[in-house]
Amino acid sequence: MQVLKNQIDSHNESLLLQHEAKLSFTRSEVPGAEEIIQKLTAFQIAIPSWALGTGGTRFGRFSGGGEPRSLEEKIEDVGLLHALNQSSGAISLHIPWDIPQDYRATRILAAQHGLTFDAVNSNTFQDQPGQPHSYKFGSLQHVDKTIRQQAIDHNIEVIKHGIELGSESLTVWLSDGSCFPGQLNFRRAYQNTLESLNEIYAALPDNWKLFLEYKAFEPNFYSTTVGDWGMSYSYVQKLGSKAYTLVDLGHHLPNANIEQIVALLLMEGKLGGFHFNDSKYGDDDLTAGAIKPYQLFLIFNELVEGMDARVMNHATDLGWMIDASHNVKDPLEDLLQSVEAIMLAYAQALSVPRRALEDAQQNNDVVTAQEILQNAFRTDLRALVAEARLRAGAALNPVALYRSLNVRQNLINERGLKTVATGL
Ligand code: LRH
Ligand code: MN
Ligand code: MN
Repeated sequence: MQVLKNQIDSHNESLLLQHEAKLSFTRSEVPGAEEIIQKLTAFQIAIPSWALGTGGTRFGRFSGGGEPRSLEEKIEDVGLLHALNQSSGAISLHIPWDIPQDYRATRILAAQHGLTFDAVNSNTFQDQPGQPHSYKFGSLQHVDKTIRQQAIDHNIEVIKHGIELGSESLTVWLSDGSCFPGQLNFRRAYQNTLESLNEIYAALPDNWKLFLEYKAFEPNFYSTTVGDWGMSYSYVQKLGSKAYTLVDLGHHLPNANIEQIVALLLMEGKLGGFHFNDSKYGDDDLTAGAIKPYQLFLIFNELVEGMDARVMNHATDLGWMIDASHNVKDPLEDLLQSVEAIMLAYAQALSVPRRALEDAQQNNDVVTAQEILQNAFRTDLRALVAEARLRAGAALNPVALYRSLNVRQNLINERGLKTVATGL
């Protein structure tokens, strides 16, 4: 299944008049609209390979059919997304869920779809068939050095795959922790983890980054060894200049002020990037912006504020990735929605009148500060996001085009109704 240029063109033609009317109204309302459009056009978000199949819960998995059965088909799916929005130009792989058989062919296939390889993810939170030692009681933290070594070796292996594909970062998420008080000596677990991470860090090529993701809970429910941004920060500080903290939006305790965490990590030069998703209760992995769009905007507001001075270069500065997984939606439609929500939050943040906000802050004018942010959030900037897509050769309304082209049915015809993507 391919989305052809002429299909995009005729879709766009049918919506053009309506789009232009909205765009000219938005331009009249938003100073600097042109600059926003240009920044949006350059903005790319990586798609996780594990989000392309219907995610399950521990109670069941309801496949939608036509899911990718191989790494090649996952790349093709991301290629479809990218053709529709021109903002999904990278794929993030999870090893061993994705094992490239032929690096050259895999790279060529990705390039044909205009895709690069974003961070590679290691997996020491599951035991794999044939694996000599179990991670039941942790991996990099484990009391037994043999088991720690197995997990270290796996991470080094993942780096090797990444090098072959042209990735430049490794994301480490550990499920290590404990379920009951007394189970773990916290300080020893920390020291073991640090020692293990140091060995992985030593295997990183010079131009690579290591992202250390934190998570407060699940699957361990009493303690997590990299449990919050403070713990991650403490590790990455010690590891060195190539190590950064990664913020997954769903990994905090309820009501955490994520935008403040983002601002401080950025200020410290230790913000590595994001796993975008949304949540109401825990690590729900819902569509970005589906539950708390204002929070997403406030996060981007901090990013624009903190990065603008160094010219926000999305290609090299931070890792922008989605981490979501769905049981009730077509995963491709869901990912299109996530990308759209992220773009919109970015556009809104770019539209904030910085000087006026700063003045209000300096004058302790709380009401004006709030008005400024809420005005930016409540102004409809969807036409700017659509215009950025139009200029990049993408669809004005990606979900509508996806549906009118019957993409899912075509994928089912090609791949079958009962397909199982490797992953969660
Ligand atoms: C853990 C996590 C981490 C994993 C992914 C599958 O909850 O966010 O990023 O690699 O989910
Ligand atoms: Mn994540
Ligand atoms: Mn998660």
